[in-house]
Amino acid sequence: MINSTHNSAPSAGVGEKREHLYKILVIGELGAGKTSIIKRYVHQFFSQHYRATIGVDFALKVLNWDPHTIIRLQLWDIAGQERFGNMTRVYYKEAVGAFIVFDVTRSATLEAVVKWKQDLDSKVQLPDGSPIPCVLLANKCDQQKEGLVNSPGKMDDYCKEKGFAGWFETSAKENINIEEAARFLVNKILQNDQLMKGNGAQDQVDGERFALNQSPTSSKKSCSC
Ligand SMILES: Nc1nc2c(ncn2[C@@H]2O[C@H](COP(=O)(O)OP(=O)(O)O)[C@@H](O)[C@H]2O)c(=O)[nH]1
Ligand SMILES: [Mg+2]
Repeated sequence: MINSTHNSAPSAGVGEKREHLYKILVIGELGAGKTSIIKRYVHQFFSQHYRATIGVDFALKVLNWDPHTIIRLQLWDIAGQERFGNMTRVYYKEAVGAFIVFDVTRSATLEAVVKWKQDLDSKVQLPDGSPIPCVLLANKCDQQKEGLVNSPGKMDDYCKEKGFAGWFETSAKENINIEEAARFLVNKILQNDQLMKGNGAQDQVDGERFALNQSPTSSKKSCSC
């Protein structure tokens, strides 16, 4: 298991680049498309046939966020443990953001979202005790949709009520909205870092974690709620 979860290096020498490493969880029902989304986002690749991995899988996505900031996203894929409907605290530990994925063609996977959100919120919090930002992904939007996801207004209400930062329709297959959803979540994470800094909470939790020293980039809210 990887134990480095998130931190920020103050400078990489020339150009004063700041680096952030953020742990992001990708959870939701089996077959919703979690692995496909990660593969698409990190490797620009889609396949119908991923081997069901057992255990926990990691992928690293490096973003040149702005000329001064490199962001490394460590994406945690639960791979094969979905049937338990919850994960251990160790898995959630020190995550700063999450995606909960459901399959728009199977409304039962949306019904299960609440259970995943509760599991997440009960097992990980930000240093100030608030929930970590979580974005809901309505995946397989290239297919026929079933249920609530056909009413965007109701989805907005649902997200607000359940405490999601926002939701996006995505398709790993057609490469729709995955980058946008990730940018939206990263913006939320950066805003939290700023807030922590404003509260004077930086530097005590884990050293250089809150090293961001610039305004958050404006967030593109394509479907926040
Ligand atoms: N049509 C379509 N199929 C998808 C999409 N994302 C995943 N799939 C398929 O759904 C199945 C389950 O995907 P997988 O990523 O293994 O789901 P996981 O169990 O949540 O990791 C696979 O056959 C994928 O090819 C999508 O956006 N559109
Ligand atoms: Mg998987």
